[in-house]
Amino acid sequence: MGLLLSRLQAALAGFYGLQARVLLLGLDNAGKTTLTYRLKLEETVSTIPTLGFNVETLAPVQNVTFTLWDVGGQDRIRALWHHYHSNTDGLVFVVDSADPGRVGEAGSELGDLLQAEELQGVPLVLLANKQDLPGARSCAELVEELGLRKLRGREWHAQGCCAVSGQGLPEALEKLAELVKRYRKAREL
Ligand SMILES: Nc1nc2c(ncn2[C@@H]2O[C@H](COP(=O)(O)OP(=O)(O)OP(=O)(O)O)[C@@H](O)[C@H]2O)c(=O)[nH]1
Ligand SMILES: [Mg+2]
Repeated sequence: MGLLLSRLQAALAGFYGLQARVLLLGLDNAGKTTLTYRLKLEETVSTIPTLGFNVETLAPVQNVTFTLWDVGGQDRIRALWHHYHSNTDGLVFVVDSADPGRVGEAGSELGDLLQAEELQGVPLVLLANKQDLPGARSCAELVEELGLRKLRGREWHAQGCCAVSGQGLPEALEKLAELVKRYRKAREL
């Protein structure tokens, strides 16, 4: 029955396109909500810290319709992240590249996510946000610091970006679409 359902889902995806649930996480102030509305509205909105979550569906990219779950990143809200894990097709982890003092904390949260059972195998896109700010760590530096090259058992991609201007975001979404398609295909086999 499960196999039949997943084949049916695959056939429908071929016809209507793929619906993908994407979890957008990262420490507070990383820029997740700014990024969400830059992608949704092509505008820079002024944000306040997210206490719950925002859900937005984007226009299709490579025939993949992403629904973004932007969950608040404050310390006490992070304890609730696990409620959002199930049925995730892609994980986007946003880092404030201009806040080197918190890269360790970001790495530890990312490490916990990568260990989570329901997120095993889910592709990861790391967004090195706030590249417009002076002294921002480059994407390559963050990849090193976060130890992404040691990752096994999932595909990943890292991209520098600026959520305020949108620079780097189209490329990140294109890559995410590719990774999610491969992940879903592998799960159907
Ligand atoms: N310079 C610059 N500022 C940014 C960028 N992205 C976000 N910001 C600013 O960073 C601050 C926090 O952005 P939010 O989008 O609210 O951060 P968040 O990750 O949603 O934070 P929580 O909801 O608390 O988890 C805001 O003042 C944004 O304007 C960026 O790329 N460059
Ligand atoms: Mg927010």
